[in-house]
This record gives sequence, C-alpha cells and structure tokens, in this order.
Amino acid sequence: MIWDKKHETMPNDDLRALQSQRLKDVVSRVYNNVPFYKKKMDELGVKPEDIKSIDDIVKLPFTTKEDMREVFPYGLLATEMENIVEIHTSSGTTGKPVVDAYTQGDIDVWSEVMARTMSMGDVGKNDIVQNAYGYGLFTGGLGVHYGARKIGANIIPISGGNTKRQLKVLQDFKSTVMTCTPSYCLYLAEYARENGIDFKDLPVRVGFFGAEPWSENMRKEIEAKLHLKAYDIYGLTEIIGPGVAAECEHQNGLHIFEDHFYPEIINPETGEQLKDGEKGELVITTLTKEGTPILRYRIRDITFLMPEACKCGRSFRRMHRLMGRTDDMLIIRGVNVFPSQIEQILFRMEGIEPHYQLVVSRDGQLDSLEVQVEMNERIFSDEIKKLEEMEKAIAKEIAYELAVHATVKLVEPKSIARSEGKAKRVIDNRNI
Ligand code: DLL
Repeated sequence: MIWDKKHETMPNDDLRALQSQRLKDVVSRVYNNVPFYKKKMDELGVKPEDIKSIDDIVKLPFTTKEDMREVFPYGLLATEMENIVEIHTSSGTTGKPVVDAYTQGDIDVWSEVMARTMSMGDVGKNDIVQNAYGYGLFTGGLGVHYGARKIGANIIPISGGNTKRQLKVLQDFKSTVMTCTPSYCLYLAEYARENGIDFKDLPVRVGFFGAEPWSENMRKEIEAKLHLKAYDIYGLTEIIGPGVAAECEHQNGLHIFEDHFYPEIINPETGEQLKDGEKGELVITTLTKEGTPILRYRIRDITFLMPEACKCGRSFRRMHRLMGRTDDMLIIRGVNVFPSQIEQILFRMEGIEPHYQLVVSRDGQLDSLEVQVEMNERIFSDEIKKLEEMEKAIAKEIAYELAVHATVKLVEPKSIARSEGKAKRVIDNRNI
C-alpha cells in the first residue's frame, strides 16, 4: 500500500521543482542560522542566492562525521533550543557521538517516512508490531514506534534483547509484524527451533530489518525460517534515523524518500558527483529538517542509484542494498564501532603494546568481538590471575565507552603478525 500517494508517486518534474524549492529554503536557513555552515559556504565563495535549482547542490560544501564531532553537541542547531523536543545520538556512550536534534516538525516527518516504510509491507491498523529495535538514544526503537503510531497499528514496545520473552510475546499477543536487526532475527529463529517453537504456527507475516549489513542469502534464510516477508530498511542517526529509504514489495532496491532526503553518489576519492547507476559513496542532504539540517553529508556507505521506474508506481529513485563502506566502521550487534575507538582505550592501559587485532565472528547468529592485544615483557611474567583481571578491566572500559561486549585476550609479546604496509587491525570472519 502506498501511504502518501501525492508525494510517493509524484511526476519527476514536480519532484524536481519541490526539491529545488526545498533546497533553496534549507540553504538559506543554515546560512543564516548555523555559523558552521556560513563559514563553510563563505570559504567556498557560495551564497544562498547561487542556489537556484537542485542541480546547484554540487556548489555546496560537504559535511563529514568529523565536522559533526567538532561542533558537538549543539553546533548544527538551526533553530532555538526551545523548539527542540527530542534528541538522539549514534551509538557509543561517551566520547563524541553525532547528535540529531528534532523539532516537533521533524518528529512529524519521521513519523510520516516511517509510516511510508511500513506501508510498503501493507502494515495497517489491524497489525500488531513487535518492535525489538532498542529504545533509547538509538533511533531504531522510537523511529519504528512513531511510524506504527502514525499508521494506527498496535505497537508492542518490547525493545531489544530478552529472547525468551520476545518469543513469549510473539505467541501471547500474536504479533503480525517483527522489527529488529537481521542478525537478531536469525538468532530468534534459532532460539525458537531449540525450544520447539515453529514459526509456521505464529501469525507474524512481515518484518522490517536494517541497521546493519545483510545480504540476499540472509534474506532467504530469514524468510524461510520465520515464514515472513523480509524488507530491508535503511537510515542513519545524522539524517533522521530509520526512514531514509526502504524496499517496496518488489524487494529490488530501496526507495529513497527524496522529497525529504536528497541523494547523490560521489567518487569517494575526488568528491565528484557520479551518474545514476555508478557505484560510489552515498551523500544525503536533508531538504526539510528544522532542528539539525545537514548539507551533503558524506555517509561512507557504498551503493548506486537505480533511476528506472519501479513496478510499484513510486517515483522515488531506489538505491541498491548497501555494498560496503569506504571506512573501517564495523557494526557489531547493531552498534557502530570504529577500530580507532578501541585503540584509544587500549593505549591508555598500562602494560600494553601498540599491537592489537580485532577479530569479529558470527557464532551462530550473533556477532562476537575478540580484542587480541599484546602485553609487554614486564607483565608477561605476571600470574595468570592478574592477567585475567586486566583482560576484564579492558573489556569493562570497552563496554562502558562503546556499549559493545568484547572478549579481551592478552597475547604474548610479538605474537601478532606485523605488516609491511597498513597494519591489519580487523579480521572479519563473518560470512554475511
Ligand atoms: O542504524 C538507523 C536504523 C535503525 C536503520 C533501524 C534501520 C533500522 P545508525 O546507528 O546511525 O542508524 O547507523 C547507521 O548503519 O550508515 C549503515 O552503515 C548501517 N545501516 C543502516 N541500515 C542499514 C541497512 C541506524 N539496511 C549506519 N543495510 C548506516 C546495511 C545499514 N547497513
């Protein structure tokens, strides 16, 4: 079902006109209200009057994650604080996460785009949505929540984890829609099988999965094991959370809600804009956001745009399911982790050498992270008990700062392979 026919099936020319108008509005808003953008535009010699149509977007500066961290926490606000009603941040509990501050208008847009997302799977007032994305600063929980409320479905805000209870709730409340990360969904299936529960006997018929990379093979497995239709949904904190793009019933690329989020693909080396169909880095400009609008955000996700009309009748372009990243960000059980964040923690610990490796595996259905780090000669001779305490202390720091569980293993000095070029810090054994 198409939630918002007027916008989602808009003829291309009308859409371009709307995008052009909205781009002009947002550019003048940030130029006049956000010193960070005024400075960036002045440095490039661009004035709001230079933006006459959506094609002029290439004149505008890019925004990066580093920029966002520099202006933490409120440097991108384009409105008065009294208009902000909610904030979310990217994962990571301390350090400098990226911040998204929403006005009521932004929450309304978020509810709309999430209603569009869930309507792709025909979710309606009679559906019971079991929302196992985490509630809290992470955008997954509340994003789905707002969308389901907008549709008028019955939402069960169970949040993530507690697998036994998830299954009990699926059985007791007869949930028809499941929302969680794809890896958790497979874990749920495995747990159900081990406990003699067959998804064939449950009414759940559709699921919306995202927040981490997954593949066509994983989709097939999920659909077969849970007896539901699995939709890929995409988004990120900096732009709005989930609700940036979603698959329709044809499951062939994700329609980008481009009346609100304007996509470009660029060459990550040169920053040059690429044509539809060419693979590169996804860049998005928020066209309607009021709290923290963003110009040309370099997301670091790799994909390409599919301009061909889709059989569903929506005119929004699709992006291919994500094909990787241009940086080394790992997503472990839905939490975004940069190896450099772990490195910073290791380097402040006593008795540690600057040689480490992160080994990511998928045991069964869930990700696990092992941090192997060399100890120096001095502590190498310590008793095992002391070393174990130290491993625990490092794991605790990692859990505290990055909100991710890691097993830490102190290894002998000089035991981690040295590299002649770039050090190989990450061994990702997950076969997604
Ligand atoms: O993961 C928002 C979200 C919540 C999306 C629930 C979908 C469902 P962040 O924590 O800021 O936001 O992480 C954003 O996660 O740049 C991608 O690298 C990755 N990602 C998100 N959706 C997908 C997907 C949320 N469908 C980062 N496929 C993004 C692959 C995804 N990767």
